[in-house]
Amino acid sequence: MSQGGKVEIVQTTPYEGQKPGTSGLRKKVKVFTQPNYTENFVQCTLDANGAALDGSTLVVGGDGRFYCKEAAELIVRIAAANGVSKLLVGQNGILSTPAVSSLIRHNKALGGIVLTASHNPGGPENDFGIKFNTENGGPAPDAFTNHIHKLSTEIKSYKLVRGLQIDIGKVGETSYTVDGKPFVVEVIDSVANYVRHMEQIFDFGKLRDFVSGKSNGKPLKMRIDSMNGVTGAYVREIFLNRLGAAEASVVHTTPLPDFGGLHPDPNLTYAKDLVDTVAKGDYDIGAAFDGDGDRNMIIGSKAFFVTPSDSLAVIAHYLEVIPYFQKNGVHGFARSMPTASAVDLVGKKLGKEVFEVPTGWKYFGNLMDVGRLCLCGEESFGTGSDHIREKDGIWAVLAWISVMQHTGKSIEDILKQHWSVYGRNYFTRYDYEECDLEPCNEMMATMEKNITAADFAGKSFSSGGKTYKVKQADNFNYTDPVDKSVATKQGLRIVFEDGSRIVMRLSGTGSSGATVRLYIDSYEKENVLGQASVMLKPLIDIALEISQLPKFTGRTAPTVIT
Ligand code: VG1
Ligand code: CO
Repeated sequence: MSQGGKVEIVQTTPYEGQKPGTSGLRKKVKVFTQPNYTENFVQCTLDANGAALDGSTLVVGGDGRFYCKEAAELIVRIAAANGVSKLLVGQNGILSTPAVSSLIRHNKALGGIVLTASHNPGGPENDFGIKFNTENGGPAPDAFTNHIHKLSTEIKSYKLVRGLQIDIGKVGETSYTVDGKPFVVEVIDSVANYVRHMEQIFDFGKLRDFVSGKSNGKPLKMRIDSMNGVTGAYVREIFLNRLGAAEASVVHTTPLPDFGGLHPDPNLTYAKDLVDTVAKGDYDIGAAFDGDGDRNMIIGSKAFFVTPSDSLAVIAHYLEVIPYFQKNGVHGFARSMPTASAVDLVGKKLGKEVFEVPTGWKYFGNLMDVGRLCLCGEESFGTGSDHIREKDGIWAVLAWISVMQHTGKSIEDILKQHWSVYGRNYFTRYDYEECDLEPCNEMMATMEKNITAADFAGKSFSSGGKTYKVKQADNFNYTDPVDKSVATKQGLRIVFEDGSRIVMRLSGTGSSGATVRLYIDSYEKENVLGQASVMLKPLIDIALEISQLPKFTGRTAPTVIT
C-alpha cells in the first residue's frame, strides 16, 4: 500500500529546559504533552544529525509507558517530513532500550529514538522521556545532546506530515510518498531480533538443560520480575519458551502504561515484592529489571543480595564461560566512578585494562568501539558488554545463569568464593529523592569548596571507633581516552588512605527537584563476611558530617538505600 503526504511547516516557539540529562530528556507527561513540546524536542533531535539525516534509517520504540504510542506516531510524522527514508518501529511502539541498541547496530541505522524515562514511574501523572542513540547504538554523547539543547533554544518551526495514515499495532511494511520522495515505515516484532542476538551470545542449549534440570537432575528455581515494564515480552520468550522455565518463574510480564503502579526500579526498596518472595527460600535466583529493561538486580537463595559492583566483578571473573567471549576474546573492563572497584581487582589479576568513567552509559561507547572494553557496569544496577552499547538487564541474568551452570554453585557461594580470592568491596548508596534544588546546589558548592581546600588532604575523620585519613579529594573530571573529550564536575569524591571512598553527586535523571546520591565504598581483604550496613556506618556518619546533608536538605533519612 502506498500513500501520499505533504510536508507542512508549523510555527513554534522555544521551551526552556529541553536539556537532556544523564540519559535523555525526562519530564512529567504533563510537560511533554504541552502544545509543541514533544514536537520541538524531536525536531531538534533530528536536526542535531545535520546532513546525515537525509535518506537515513532510524529505529523508534520505547518501554510502553503512558504516552509512548502517541509519541511514536508523532515521531513517524515528523521524521517523514525531515527526509528520513526508513523507520523501524517496534510493534505498538514497544522496544526495550537494549533491543533498540541492538537494532541500530544490526540495521546500520543512523540512530534511534528511545521513548522512556527508564526507572522513573509512569502514567499520566508521572514521567516520560526521549533519548537519542547514535549509530554505534549508544546514548548520544554530551556534544550531541548539548547541540540538541542549543537548537531547542532557537527553534522557530518544525516539519510534519499531518494525517499520515499509520498503524503501529500491526507488524509489516508501509511505503509512502512524501513530496514525491519515498518513505517507508516497517513495524517490527518487538522481541524477535533481540532473542536471536542473545542466542548468538549464549549457549541456549546448555542453559536449557541446566534450567530444566536435564543436566544435573534439579531444575533451576528462578523468579524473574519484569515489574510490568518492557522486559515482560522478552522474558516470556527467552526464559519460558527458549529455556523451558515453568510459567510460575516469571511475574509482572505484561508491560503496562503505568507499570501497574509499581516503581520499576530494581532495587531492594522498589522490588520488595521479589525480595520478600525469594527470602522465603524457595528460589535459587531472583531477578528484576527496570521499566526499559537495561537495569538488573540479582539476588540468590533467601534473597542473598548481589551488589551491582560485585555482580560486575564476578561476571568479569567468569567471562570466558560465555561463548561470545570465547570467540571474541576478553578485552578491558570499565565501571562508572561511583561504582565500587571490585572489578578493578579482577582486571588486575587477569592483566586487562580497567577504565573509570563518569556516571552514564554514554561514556563507555568510545572504548568499546575501539576494542579496548568488552564488559562494564554501574553501581545503579547496570551491567553490559560490547554486544550492544547500552546496559542490558536480560543479558546480565543470562550471564549469571551461565556462571551458575558452569560452577554448579549457589549465588551466595559464588560470591563468598570471589571475596575469599579478591577481598570484598563493601558498598552502599543512599538516595535522597525529590529534595529542593536550591539547597542541594548550595550543599554541593559548599562541600566542593571544603574538600578542595589546600589543607583538606591529610585531615583525619573518626566515627564508630574508626579513623579515616584523607588521601585525595576532588570533583571528578574525565578525559575520554579515545576522542579526548572532557567531562567536568562529575561528582565530589573523597578518597581515604585505605582506599575507602565517599562520593556525592546530584542525579541527572530526575524530572523535577533534586535527588542527592551518596555512595560509600570500603575495601576489606580479610573481613569479608560482615554486614554492609554495619561495616559502612562510620563512613556514612563522616559523609553526613562533611556534607552537612541533614542541615541543607532537611532530611534525616534517605528515601532509598541500596
Ligand atoms: C542514574 C544512574 C546512572 C545511570 C542512569 C541511567 O543516573 O545513577 O548510573 O546510567 O541513571 O539509567 P543519575 O544521574 O540519576 O544518577 V536508566 O536505567 O535510568 O537509563
Ligand atoms: Co533504564
